[in-house]
Amino acid sequence: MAKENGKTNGGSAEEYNAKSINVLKGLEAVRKRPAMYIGDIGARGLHHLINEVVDNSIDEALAGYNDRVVVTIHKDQSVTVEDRGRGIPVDMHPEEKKSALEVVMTVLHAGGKFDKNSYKVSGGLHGVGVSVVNALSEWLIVEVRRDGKIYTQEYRRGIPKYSVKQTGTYKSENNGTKITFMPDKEIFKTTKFHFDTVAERLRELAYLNKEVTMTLKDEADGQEEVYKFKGGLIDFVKYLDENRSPIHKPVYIEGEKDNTPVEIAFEYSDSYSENVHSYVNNINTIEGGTHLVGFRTALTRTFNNYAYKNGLIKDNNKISLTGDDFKEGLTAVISVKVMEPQFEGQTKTKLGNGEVKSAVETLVGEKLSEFLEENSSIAKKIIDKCMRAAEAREAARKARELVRRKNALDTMHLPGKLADCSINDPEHCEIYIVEGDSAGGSAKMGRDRRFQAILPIKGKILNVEKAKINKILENIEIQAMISAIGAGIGEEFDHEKARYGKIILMTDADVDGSHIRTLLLTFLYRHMKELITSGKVYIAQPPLYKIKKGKEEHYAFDEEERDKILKRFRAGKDEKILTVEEIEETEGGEQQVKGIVISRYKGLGEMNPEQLWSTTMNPETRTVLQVNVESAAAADKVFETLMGDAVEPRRAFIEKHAKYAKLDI
Ligand code: 0RA
Repeated sequence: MAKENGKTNGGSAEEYNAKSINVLKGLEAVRKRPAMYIGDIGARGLHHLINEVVDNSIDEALAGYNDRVVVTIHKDQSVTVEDRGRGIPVDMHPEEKKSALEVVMTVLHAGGKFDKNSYKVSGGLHGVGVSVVNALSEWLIVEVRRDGKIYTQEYRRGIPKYSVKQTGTYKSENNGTKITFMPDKEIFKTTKFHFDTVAERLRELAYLNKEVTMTLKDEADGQEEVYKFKGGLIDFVKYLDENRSPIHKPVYIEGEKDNTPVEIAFEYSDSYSENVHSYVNNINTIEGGTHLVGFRTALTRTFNNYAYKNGLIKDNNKISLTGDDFKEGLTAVISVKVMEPQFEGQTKTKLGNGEVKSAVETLVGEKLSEFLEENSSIAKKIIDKCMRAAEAREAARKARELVRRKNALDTMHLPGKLADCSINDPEHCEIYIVEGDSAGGSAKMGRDRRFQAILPIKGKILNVEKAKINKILENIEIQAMISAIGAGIGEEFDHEKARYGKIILMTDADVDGSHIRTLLLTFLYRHMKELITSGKVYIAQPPLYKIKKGKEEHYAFDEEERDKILKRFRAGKDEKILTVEEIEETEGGEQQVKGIVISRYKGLGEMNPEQLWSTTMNPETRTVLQVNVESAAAADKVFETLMGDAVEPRRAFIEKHAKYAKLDI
């Protein structure tokens, strides 16, 4: 069994060699182009390693064999993922002539081949296989408990150190797999794991798989959290609406249609925004797809039928409820399991399987009608809410028309404040949305006018989280952004029509600046979402320090750069140079070292056009951070926390995140 390997069993030596060479080639391909398999080699890609192993453990849960996953971040930043699944098979693989365990761990995409009838993932960054984690780990140890025996194999950069061997026995029923890996410092730019980032995915998985208990431990600081949600999606929806005021208890729909298990929870709150999150095989389908379309269609039709039948909408009433009216204040999570999912769209996060639409639509139609019959007061509350949304929508249509007549939504007439670029090709053009007229002025003078456009925005724009759509459309600053970007808004928004390939937000590095940035991001997220999900939104990174000696001024983005400048001035060797936070706490907001003044760089307005160009706008030398939506549910939570009514969670959030430039929302 597991002691067997290709050399002593069956296949010829050549065959064994050919297979081994293929394995090495596969591992090499992963190490050569890691980003192709895990997205990138930064913090995101690093965390994907954990997700990949955990996803495999969750697949075991989906198959009905696992109820527990424990993730441990060790002090040395190696990670253990342990589950109570069936354990990776260890018997001889008939084709590869070695233990199936070795095949799963060393051959690309081998994992799924063993298990045909399962709800597994294809495509995207998920489901690339544990062999990818192995290839990108300096070392990895796998321990399998199966049939009363413990089997072990160790690897270096994906290559086995020895054949799978039996290292013990166990008595209890605790089958399972334990994988410990050390991400390779030769591959990753950072190898530091963040508790919160790992926690976010584990929490999401715990909501989506209510039978599984997820535990996360960080041995570096002793932190430990356990996620177990008996209520599943009902708890998820409540969590998402934690800072909103729901108008009824969540509606829960669960069932299976045409081999497609469907689970949905939704509720309406008194807010205006919509928060719908959909999943296929535990993967967040950020771009939606057929499951979502099926849900929306059934929701609209079932409520309309109910409303007509019960005289809540009269036939002669001018107002009829459309799909859009059911969006306002809706918080929902839709989770389906699909045998062979087809993912489409820009980021391969849109479900394409046509049969899933009708499965979801039929099931929701049936179950929701039943629910409404039994819960007439909830039905009435929701329909009331949607009728008010319909009235507001009508008002918004009128407002839009008015605005359109004034040309603001019309791309033929660009806003007066916009300094456009001369090139017409969106792919090569970028727009800086700049806080304040004075910084806007510097940016206009400093830019490369061929491909950089500047739109100054005055002060704080409207908080779209708290305003009705007609008010949003009446806002001058928002109108200017809509027409400059030129791709419409809301339902009509089409990111492919955007006049720029990059939308760069440039605000001051102070509290106001970060507030304005959040307002802008919230607006883009709620009303031009695809701009963000397609990766077109960036944040400019002005320097952190200003270093002044006489008339000479220098800017530095981090402490390393600051120290280089000080070294050139032959200063700072013997003194302790303050951090940005410490400088801010000093009386004058600066530190003097041998006649050199080091200060926290504050406003964009402090720099002249040349300085602004060279530090923040020149594509050759600047850093811009791309805004990513890793998990739409987490992003919603961030915006709602920052922009919603509840004060206490906002304060707590800001305190917790103030120190990070966290842009993976
Ligand atoms: C291949 C086949 C089977 C399970 C697994 C792989 C598996 C992989 C991982 C990774 C972490 N935990 C895991 N647990 C299982 C099917 C097993 C069977 O048919 O018995």
